[in-house]
Amino acid sequence: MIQVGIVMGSESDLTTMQVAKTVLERFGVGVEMQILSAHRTPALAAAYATQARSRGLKIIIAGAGMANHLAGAMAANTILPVIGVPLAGSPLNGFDALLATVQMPPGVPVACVAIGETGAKNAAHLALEILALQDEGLAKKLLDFRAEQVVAVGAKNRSLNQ
Ligand code: RP5
Repeated sequence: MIQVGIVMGSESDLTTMQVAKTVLERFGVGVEMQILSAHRTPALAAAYATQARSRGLKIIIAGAGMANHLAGAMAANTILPVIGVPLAGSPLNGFDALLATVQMPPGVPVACVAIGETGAKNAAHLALEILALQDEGLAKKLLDFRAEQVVAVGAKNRSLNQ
């Protein structure tokens, strides 16, 4: 069952957005990926968002660079939660995409995460947390993951002082 749609503005975004897919699949969540541009293929992007909920998707993750209207274009056409990942690569290093993603007008929200790969990773984790609201098995996996982080950081901390 595919629950999360990952969309990106260009094939040049694929390596970064693949990180989100990898995290979601590690937790056993079904994912699909699409290249859809808010500016180059606006009708296709709008149609994807419009149909996402009736197709059974629960969350859309949208990553794009430069003016990054993609997450906003998704949110404009669906009431599914949309998580926007601003991508770097432009002369402004993603600051342009960050502002375009985070500054949505009231009533059409986008949850904006960090620029680049960290953002892609956290977009996946945020999606998992939303899905875990109604999935105890997934909630347990997330709690285990957090516990593993505690153990890993503790081990590194101890090795610092040995
Ligand atoms: C955005 O413009 C894309 O999301 C990409 O990050 C950026 C550059 O696209 P390409 O020229 O590499 O296709 O729309």
